[in-house]
Amino acid sequence: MTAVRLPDWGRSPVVTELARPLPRDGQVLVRVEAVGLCRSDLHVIDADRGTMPFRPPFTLGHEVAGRITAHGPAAAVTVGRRVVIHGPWGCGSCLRCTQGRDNYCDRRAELSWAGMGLGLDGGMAEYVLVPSARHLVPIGDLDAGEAAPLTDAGLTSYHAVAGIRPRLGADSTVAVIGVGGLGHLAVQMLRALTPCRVIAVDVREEALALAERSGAHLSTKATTDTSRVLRATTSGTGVDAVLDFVGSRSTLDLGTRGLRADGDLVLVGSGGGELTVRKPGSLPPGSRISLPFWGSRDELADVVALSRSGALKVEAERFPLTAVHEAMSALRDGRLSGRAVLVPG
Ligand code: FEH
Ligand code: ZN
Ligand code: ZN
Repeated sequence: MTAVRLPDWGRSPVVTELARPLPRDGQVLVRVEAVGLCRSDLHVIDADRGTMPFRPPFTLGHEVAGRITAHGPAAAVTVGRRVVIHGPWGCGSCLRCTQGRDNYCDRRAELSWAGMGLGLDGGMAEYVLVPSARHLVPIGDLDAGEAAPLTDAGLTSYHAVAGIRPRLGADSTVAVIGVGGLGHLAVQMLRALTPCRVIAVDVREEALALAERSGAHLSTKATTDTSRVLRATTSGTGVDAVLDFVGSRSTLDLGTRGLRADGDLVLVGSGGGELTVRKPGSLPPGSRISLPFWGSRDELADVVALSRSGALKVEAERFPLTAVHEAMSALRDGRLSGRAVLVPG
């Protein structure tokens, strides 16, 4: 089978041929119909040796939709069923993993992986071997190119929104900073799940247009003055929550300066920016800071249900699996609108 593998640290991914895996015990073999490309894939590819606990070579791809084609004798699944895969595979035995919250596995510090395609063989391939049926969520007739991004871009956005949702009343305002693969889905989820007003912030005109298509009440181009815009549109109080899908020094500064007292600063993006937390300091009193990571298997089922209800429109740009380097260049250069999705031949 064709697969995109990271051969070693400091090396570019290679498109190569591997033997198709054979499922044993409780394992499930999924024929990949679509696999999303994530900025974290680039972070893994660019990582220096020793900075991540992973041991290359392994197949990339942690955002996967496909069809069950075979399974081991202990897997209670139906061949032919179309599924998405919950990607943050943990130890499988701690309390968090048994609850489907592998994204917060209690033993992750002991593991040499962070999930499918993140130290373990993933789904940037024609087939992917899934350790357990507990990682699978049925998708019915959802288009695979739309379903795959739900497992990471969608799930991460949903989990981030879920953490602040109880505080988002009709009089609240949320700033979504960074409207790409994750941000455009977060805008849609905020509109579908809360009565809040949504302000989208990005540096790119096409991203602001995507934000408006996704339902943002206001979209504003990021400048050094944007915190004034956030305050001007909230009668001076600042926004009740910031969802930062970039995580750079400048976006964290913007979030800090535009946040209302007793507000939520949610750092999702891995842009490497730093935030100083001090009293007294730049953050307003009562600020809550959170760093949500991916989401749970049950939350993925919620996201799939939301998508099947028609509440989510995933903007996906499709590439053949073998055109992975073209897709990665487009992601690196900021030329994508929405999520890049690779489709095996
Ligand atoms: C995966 C691995 C490490 C950091 C971040 C991620 C995200 O892409 C998962 O949503
Ligand atoms: Zn990811
Ligand atoms: Zn665990």
